[in-house]
Amino acid sequence: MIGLKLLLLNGPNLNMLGTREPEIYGSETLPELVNAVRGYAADRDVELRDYQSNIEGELVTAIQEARLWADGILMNPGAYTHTSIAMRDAISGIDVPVVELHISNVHAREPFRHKSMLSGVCLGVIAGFGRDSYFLAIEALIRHLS
Ligand code: CA2
Repeated sequence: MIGLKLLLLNGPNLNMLGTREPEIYGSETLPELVNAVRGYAADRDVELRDYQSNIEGELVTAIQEARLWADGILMNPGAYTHTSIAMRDAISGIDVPVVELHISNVHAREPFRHKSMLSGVCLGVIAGFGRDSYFLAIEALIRHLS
């Protein structure tokens, strides 16, 4: 699709990627991963802006502001997936499609990770494919928006 603009959001602790738990989250750092995803997007004529925050309200603001410019959002909300009614309300309040993504298969982990506050207001969910979850989320948005 020509000229799409997507926002990649990463939530709490994802700035720590590559520093521990490589068996779950891989050994790549977040800047390395974001660069790779940006390159994948650019090859498809998609502009990718990215934002990471450990602060729930900042993620809410980023979602609100995306309504002014973004065609779609891909988002790894980290642990806020399981708790954040504020992020759910922010997603509900915009017309921009949002894909929730997770590096790990949250359904194969602790029961508290099986519940998402966000999935019900997202276009869809991709989980368990490691770093590929990010690329698959880009692909899903391109197909949805085409
Ligand atoms: O699998 C995912 O992508 C998660 O969104 C990651 C979150 C977790 O709370 C979700 O249940 C599933 C945790 C992100 C923490 O990432 C780190 C990676 C390396 C070192 C420290 C934290």
